[in-house]
Amino acid sequence: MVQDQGWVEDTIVAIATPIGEGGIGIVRVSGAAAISTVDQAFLSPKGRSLASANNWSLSYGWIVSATGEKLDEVVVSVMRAPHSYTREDVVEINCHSGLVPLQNILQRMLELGARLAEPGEFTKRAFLHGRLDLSQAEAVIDIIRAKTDKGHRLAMRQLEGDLSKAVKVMRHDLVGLLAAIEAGIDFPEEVGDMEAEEVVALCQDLEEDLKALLATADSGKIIREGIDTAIIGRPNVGKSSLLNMLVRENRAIVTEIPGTTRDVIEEVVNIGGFPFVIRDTAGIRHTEDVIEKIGVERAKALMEGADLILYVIDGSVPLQDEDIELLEQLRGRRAVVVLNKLDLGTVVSLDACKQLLPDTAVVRVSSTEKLGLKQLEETVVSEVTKGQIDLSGEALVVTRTRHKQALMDALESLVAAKETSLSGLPMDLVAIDIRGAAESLGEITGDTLQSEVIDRIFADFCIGK
Ligand SMILES: Nc1nc2c(ncn2[C@@H]2O[C@H](COP(=O)(O)OP(=O)(O)OP(=O)(O)O)[C@@H](O)[C@H]2O)c(=O)[nH]1
Ligand SMILES: [Mg+2]
Repeated sequence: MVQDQGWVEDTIVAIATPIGEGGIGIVRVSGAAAISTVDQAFLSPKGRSLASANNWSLSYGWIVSATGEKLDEVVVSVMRAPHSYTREDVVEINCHSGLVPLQNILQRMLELGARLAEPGEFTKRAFLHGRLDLSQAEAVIDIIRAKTDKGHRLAMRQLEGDLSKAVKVMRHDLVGLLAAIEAGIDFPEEVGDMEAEEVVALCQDLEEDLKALLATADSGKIIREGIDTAIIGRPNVGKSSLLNMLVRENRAIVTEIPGTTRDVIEEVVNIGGFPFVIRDTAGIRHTEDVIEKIGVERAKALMEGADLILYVIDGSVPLQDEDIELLEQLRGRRAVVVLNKLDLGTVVSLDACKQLLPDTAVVRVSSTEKLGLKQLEETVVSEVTKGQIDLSGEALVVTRTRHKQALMDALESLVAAKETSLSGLPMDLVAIDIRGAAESLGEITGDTLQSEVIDRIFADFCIGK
């Protein structure tokens, strides 16, 4: 653990609540001089100082300017090290939430020598002081950004250290193995070389644990980042109407003119607890219109990259050649065929679609009459959860690409270690791979990470967190 670095000494300040009109705004100060800094601007009706305030207590008063002018009426909390979020002295100034009081108090703290905090610096200090490991710190930002209950639940589990624990157990086993191998190398007489079979057996066990964790990564990413969903189809089939039905508002322009949508329109919708990032696109057709052409190119590109495709067909008219062509491109992809305009009749049969795409679900809807919405939503959710791991929030799930990469690196090193020992090569070569696997796992918790990488992770946070 990177602990109590000498340079974590200055006192930082930031507005910790969103800027805007609201009941309460908070200016947060952390560092060795936090209490004395705020004290210089704090005026209590009875002349009490924050230095004399009990730990975890609230003090009522005002923050005043250098000339004694009251900047705002406040309630101040004092949390002394190490019993605070950052494990440093932390003072939180609760004031009225408005741009002027928040900014004035922030300015006053800067005047008194505090430094403006960088994004995520409070959480980074919690990490540097060993209160959180890196995967827990990452969970903090995931909790803030969670778009659904499921995402929130997974992030909470990560904050509680579930992933860290699993990783630490594996790392502990690897370090134990490494110690045994090294003892055999250093003291061949006393200890004796480790048997290759022993090494292989342990690698095998860990390999299985790693694979089980890795198997959750794709689902985890979906829950954290959302399912990239593209609404695709020919012009005028009702793609924009479908988006409007799914988001339950008139988000996209709908007209009877084919080629209405040109630019991609994006909305995040919570369907069955999963965040779907749904994009409405231009109808795909051959066109000479320069703007529409760009739209069609974008639609095709989105179709390529999407996690899920909602392919919309006007089910009230016969299936067109272009539909057949596009449908064929969906083979093997995660997709749902939406037969729209149900209210106008059902000319395209479900069988016709099934013949083209035997494994793809087909749903009938009317986007303008809001028919079939529930069934569409259920189909879309089952399409996403199909064959997936338990996403109820009970199982341990890997949600970050960074973690997935570290697990994959560890797996690669383990496989190499196994092969090296099987081929009878000397144990010091095996030790290199084992050490590599342990280091990769340590990256998840931040035990073995370069400081630039750590900086990059915290730069993704908001100011004040
Ligand atoms: N009766 C009926 N009309 C619909 C339905 N869905 C869409 N429409 C109509 O079909 C026309 C085209 O709808 P849009 O949603 O703009 O279609 P689009 O696929 O987005 O079209 P482009 O953006 O041009 O590619 C509009 O006049 C809609 O009112 C439906 O379920 N039933
Ligand atoms: Mg449209």
